[in-house]
Amino acid sequence: MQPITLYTGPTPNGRKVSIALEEMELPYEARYVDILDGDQLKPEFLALNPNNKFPVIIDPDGPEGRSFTLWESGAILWYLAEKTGRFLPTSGEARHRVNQWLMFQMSGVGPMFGQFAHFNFYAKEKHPYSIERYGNEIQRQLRVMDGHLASSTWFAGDDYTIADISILPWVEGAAASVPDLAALQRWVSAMTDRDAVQRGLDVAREKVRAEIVEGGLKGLNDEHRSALFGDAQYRPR
Ligand SMILES: N[C@@H](CCC(=O)N[C@@H](CS)C(=O)NCC(=O)O)C(=O)O
Repeated sequence: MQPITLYTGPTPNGRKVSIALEEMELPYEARYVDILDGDQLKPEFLALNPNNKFPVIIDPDGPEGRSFTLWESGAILWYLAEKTGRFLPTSGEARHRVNQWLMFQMSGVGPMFGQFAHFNFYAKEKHPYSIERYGNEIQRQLRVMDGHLASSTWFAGDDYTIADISILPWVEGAAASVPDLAALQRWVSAMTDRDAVQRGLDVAREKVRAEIVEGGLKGLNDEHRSALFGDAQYRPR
């Protein structure tokens, strides 16, 4: 089997896919995309994903045996699960339950945790309303997850699935910071005890630039801000 190429970086959306590839024992090569330096805005990357974001995969053995490029982490997890027949029930209620939690992650957890990080760490001016709004929302989501996991081993029931894989990189750190979420912490431990999860989390870890992320992204400069949410990001292309 030819290796899948994974365009990624050391963030939750990238890590979901590297965890899945590790769990599914698929051969892959990780290529680092430096979003602080604007790699995602270069024509060669935009040709892969016009939405200028990682993760992206290229599977040389895609559907009908042709090379297949796919972006959006939830769609990638679904594709890989269907390709391998692993971590996604083939039919019935359990399959829909996986989809439900995957949608919850993609439409709720990712955007809300992302906005909280933006206003709390990335934004130059601190805007208390936004920090409180997104902070409250992620606390609420963590409680929803904890309540569910109090009576369910994994997110979609008795089996470990891509729903779990999609959520872990987002809540791994946050769950530990809220002491009364016992069920969520039990689940985080079960996830992080898995060797494949550890290997997936480690992909591109060496690319984390300590001088930038230290003290809540204190090292972010105007060029990084421009690439992520300033002129370079929003310039019409
Ligand atoms: N909904 C997308 C979000 C992907 C995303 O936000 N990727 C970030 C890194 S975690 C990115 O590449 N940002 C660069 C940019 O927005 O310019 C997914 O789940 O794949």
